[in-house]
Amino acid sequence: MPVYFLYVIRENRRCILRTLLSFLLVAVAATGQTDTKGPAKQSRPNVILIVSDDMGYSDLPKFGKSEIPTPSIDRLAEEGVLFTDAYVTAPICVASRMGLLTGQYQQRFGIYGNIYGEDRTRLFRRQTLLPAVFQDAGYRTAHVGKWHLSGNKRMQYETAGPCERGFDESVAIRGGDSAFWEGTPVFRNGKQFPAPEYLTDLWGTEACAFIDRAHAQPFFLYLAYNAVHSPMHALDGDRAKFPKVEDENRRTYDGMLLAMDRSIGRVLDRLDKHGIADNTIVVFLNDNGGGGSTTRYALHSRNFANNKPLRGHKFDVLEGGVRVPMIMRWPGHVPAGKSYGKLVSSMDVYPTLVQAAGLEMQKEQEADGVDLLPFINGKNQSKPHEWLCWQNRSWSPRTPGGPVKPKSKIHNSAIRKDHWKLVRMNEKIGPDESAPAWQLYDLSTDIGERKDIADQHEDRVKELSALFETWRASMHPTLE
Ligand SMILES: [Ca+2]
Repeated sequence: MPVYFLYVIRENRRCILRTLLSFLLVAVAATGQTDTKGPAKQSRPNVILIVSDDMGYSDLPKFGKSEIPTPSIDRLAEEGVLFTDAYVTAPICVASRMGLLTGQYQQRFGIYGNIYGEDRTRLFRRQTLLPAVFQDAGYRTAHVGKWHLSGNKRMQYETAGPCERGFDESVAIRGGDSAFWEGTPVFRNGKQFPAPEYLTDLWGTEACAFIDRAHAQPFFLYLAYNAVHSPMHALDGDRAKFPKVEDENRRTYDGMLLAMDRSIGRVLDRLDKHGIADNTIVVFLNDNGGGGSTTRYALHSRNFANNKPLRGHKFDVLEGGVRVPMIMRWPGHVPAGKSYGKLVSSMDVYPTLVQAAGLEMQKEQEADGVDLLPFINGKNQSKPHEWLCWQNRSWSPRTPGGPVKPKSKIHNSAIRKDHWKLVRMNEKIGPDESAPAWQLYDLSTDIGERKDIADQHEDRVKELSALFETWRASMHPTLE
C-alpha cells in the first residue's frame, strides 16, 4: 500500500482515538466532581519540556563558573536531579531536536546535520513525536518558541509544522533564529502577528497563559527558547546588570540568559500558583553546545557562550558541542538536589516522560533512549547507556581561519564509553575513501580533550571503533 495511504489511515486512527479519550476524560472528570469536594485530583502528571538554544555548558552556575545569576534554573536543580554527563545527539539544532523528540538517534532516519526539504526529511516525518504520544492520550499539548524541525525560514510551516506533529496549539518563530525585539513576526497556529514584547519574555507570557488555560487537565508544554542563539539582542535593563563584564558581546549574552531565567521563573511560579508543581514533571536541557566567539565560527551562531573547560563548540562532536546541562524535577518522584553522573542522553527524555505518565511507547518506533527514573531513584544501579555515538556533518572554514560552513559527505564522528572518548574528524563518506585516524581522550583526566592518547591504548581504540562501526552499520546512510 502506498505510504501516503498508510499515513492517512494512521492519522485518522489517531483522531478517532483522541476523540474517544477526550470523551472518556470528560466523563471521568464529571464523575469526580460529584464524588469529591474541590478540584478533582489529577492522576496523570503534567509535563513541561524546556529547551535552551546554543547555551554554553559553563554558563549556568550549577554547571560551571558563571557570572550570570540563574535563580530559576538553580531552583530546578535544587528541587530535582542535575545530570553532569548528559549529551544531545547532535551538535546542531535540527538534528538535536529530532533526536530529542523521537527518542532515537536521528541517523536512523538519515539525518546527519541541519537538513531541510521534503525529500530529505520524509523518513523523519514517519516518526511519532513525543507530543503526539501525549496528545493521543488526551493531554492538551502546546508548543511555545522555536520549532526548527521541518525546514528553515520561509519553508518552515509549509509542511509538517508543530500542529501536524502532535501539538494542539503553537506560538512560534519560523526558522532557526530570529530577532528578539518587540514587533518581530511570530506565528500563532501559523498566523503571523507582531511580538508584543521581547521574545524571551513573550515565550514566558505564552507559557503561563497556556498553563492558566490547561491546568485543570493533563497538559504537555514544549517550551523551546531561541535564547541564547544569536542574533545578540538583549534588553538594555538586562545588559545593565553586568557592569563589570568588559566584553560588550558577552554582556549582551549575559543579559539574554538572564532574561531566559526570568522567563522560566515565571513559569515555575505559575505552577505554584495553581498548586500543580508537585504533579508536573519539568525537564530542562540545552540543544547543543554554545557558539564560538571568534570569526572561526559562523556569524549566525557566534554568541560568546562559555563551554570551558570543554573543548569545541556548536558544530563539534567534541564535548563542547554535545555535552549539555540537563535537569529533571518531579517532586516526590525524583530526589531533590541530587547529582547524577552516569552517561545519559536527550534520547532518554522521550521514554522517561512517556513512562512517567503511564503511557505506552510506540511499538513500531525503536527507542534508543531509556527510562531514566529507575536509575536516578537508585532502583537500577547499572548504567542507562554503556556507550553513546555521534556522527555529524563537518563544518569547516571556507578559508584558513575564516568562518565555517557545512560540508556534505564530510563527517565528524565520536563514541564515548565510560570515561573514554574516541573522536574522528573530517572523514570523507564514500565507498573508496579511507578514514582519518581516531583520536582517543581520557575524560577522567582530560575533560578538555587536549591530549590524544590513541597510540598508548590501541586495544581501547580497537574496542571503541568496533562498537562505533557496528552502531553506524545499524543506521540509515546520510540523506544529504
Ligand atoms: Ca542550537
